[in-house]
Amino acid sequence: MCENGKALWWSCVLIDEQSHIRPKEFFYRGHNYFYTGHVPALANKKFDWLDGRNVCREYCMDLVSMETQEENNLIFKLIQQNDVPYIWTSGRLCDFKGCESRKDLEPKNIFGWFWSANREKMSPTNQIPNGWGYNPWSQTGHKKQRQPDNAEFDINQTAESCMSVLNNVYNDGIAWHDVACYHEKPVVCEDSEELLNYVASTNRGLRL
Ligand SMILES: [Ca+2]
Repeated sequence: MCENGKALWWSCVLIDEQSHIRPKEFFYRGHNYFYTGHVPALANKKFDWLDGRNVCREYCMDLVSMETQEENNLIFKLIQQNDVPYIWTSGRLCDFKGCESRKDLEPKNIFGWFWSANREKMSPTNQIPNGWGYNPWSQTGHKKQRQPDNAEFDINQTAESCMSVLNNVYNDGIAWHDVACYHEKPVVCEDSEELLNYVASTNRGLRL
């Protein structure tokens, strides 16, 4: 499945000394989560998409992935209750090297999206996902078209390859948008089983 070619393990090794300060804001179905705006050392910082991912990885986490409506509702509630303007998620468009041969990802704007945290494919963007009561992608945006719309590409040829949750930026409530990855935003991190298992297997008895 899609990979972005970045090293997976560099940061989690740091956890040996830092495990006692792994931020844990809430717990849901076996995973811890936190919003960077609620961690003093990160509260006033914003990150581009990849830097955001790497911040999460320092805590054996990754950017949040909302595979179910229940989990999505939880993240929408966090955004609403704390007046968060926007966050990065692990949602990513498979538009990099290795994706071009995947006929099952065409057309990209509908079938090309996946959760980079676990490399799980997203539902087609133009449909209500299985088991959901609504389509989380916004019905509008910069071009007044449903998302994903790759709008910035028309302005400066930068693809909107990363998925953000925006809080009413287009008078559209809290909803998913494709956004160019260089923009800086706070993030929500979620436990990465891959990283936690790796660190646990190399540090017996360590409490994560
Ligand atoms: Ca967009």
